[in-house]
Amino acid sequence: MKNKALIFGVSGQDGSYLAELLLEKGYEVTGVTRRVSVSTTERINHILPKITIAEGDITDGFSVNKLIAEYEPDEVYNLAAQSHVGTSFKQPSLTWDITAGGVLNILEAIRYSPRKDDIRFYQASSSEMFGKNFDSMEIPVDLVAPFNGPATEIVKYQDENTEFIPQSPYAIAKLAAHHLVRNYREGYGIHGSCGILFNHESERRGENFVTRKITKWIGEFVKWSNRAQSPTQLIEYNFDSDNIIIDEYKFPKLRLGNLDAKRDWGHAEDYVNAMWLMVGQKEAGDYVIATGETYSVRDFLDIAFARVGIDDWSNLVVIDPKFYRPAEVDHLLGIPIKAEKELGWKRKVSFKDLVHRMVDSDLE
Ligand code: F7E
Repeated sequence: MKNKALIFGVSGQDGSYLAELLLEKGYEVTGVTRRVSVSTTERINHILPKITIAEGDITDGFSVNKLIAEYEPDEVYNLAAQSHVGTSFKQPSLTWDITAGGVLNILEAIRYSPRKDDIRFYQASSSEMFGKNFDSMEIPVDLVAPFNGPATEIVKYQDENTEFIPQSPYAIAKLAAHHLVRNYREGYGIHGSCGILFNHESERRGENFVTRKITKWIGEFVKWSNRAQSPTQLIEYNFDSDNIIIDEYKFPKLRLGNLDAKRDWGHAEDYVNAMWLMVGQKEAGDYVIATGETYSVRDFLDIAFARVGIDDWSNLVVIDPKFYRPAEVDHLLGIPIKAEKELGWKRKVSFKDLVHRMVDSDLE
């Protein structure tokens, strides 16, 4: 008999990649989506009708109970959340209800299910839970050391033992959910694992996260400048404070917030594989999933613009205070040694390849 998986949040970036992976592994997949008036299945249309779509919402405990009773899943994945950190400052209560309260509803549904001991649960925890905290270690800089350079450097990182000091309503809700899973694991013996996932992006990333916002803008800008310029003659750009100008044509500059924030960015396709590996472990547990490298938003811009032949993007980007957050997470660098050792997980897509894939897709 086929293994059955129930995915909350199937229409999101991660949900769509996970559904593809589970289909490949021979699962019977049911994905839960909320009823909204516009279509949200863009990312999963290509795998319909191979997966079943069920209507439900994690904030509605009755609907969660019913879904778990009706579909009798062996594995439940919760990828549903209000996941935008910036939005969580504007809608903290909604963020709390979905991102923390929704997880409680799933855990309670599993706890009271007659199939409780046959269900394995995955919760999408987040590196945002570390917030402003990090640990540090001293590592050799260069074994063939330059004569006067320092022999060691201090690396700031996070792993499973780093204390959480969350910096946003989103991160605090995720941390509550993280502790709920631990509590239900220890208190009721639920097989619940949390993947502490660092930033993971892709061609399917939502357009208001910084990576996709950048690559989408580049795609539109390249299309615009090809149209505005005569193909035979390379026309110089002019600029005003908000626009890029060619003759009578104007294109709005890319408006961003803090370019110095550093993130550990991987590809979502690699990360959903870690979710599945975690659920397959005999013992449930928590795992950091990351690349072990950190780059700033500025580094992302450098690589993304270089991909389309632009080395100096300073005139194309405007810093807009609107995109700054009341409290920022400055530095994330995850050490995924536990996942590599216990799950045999390893990321495949490098940072540069990730950026190139996203730019190329938006150019198309
Ligand atoms: O911001 C800075 C911003 O919104 C990244 C979510 O998936 O990963 C994600 O959270 C950085 C921040 O992602 C803009 O201030 C500058 O420092 O792409 P983001 P995030 O906040 O790191 C974690 C792991 C999750 O769990 C979350 O669900 O970029 N930044 N300028 C900007 N960010 C945005 N969104 N827009 C800007 O214009």
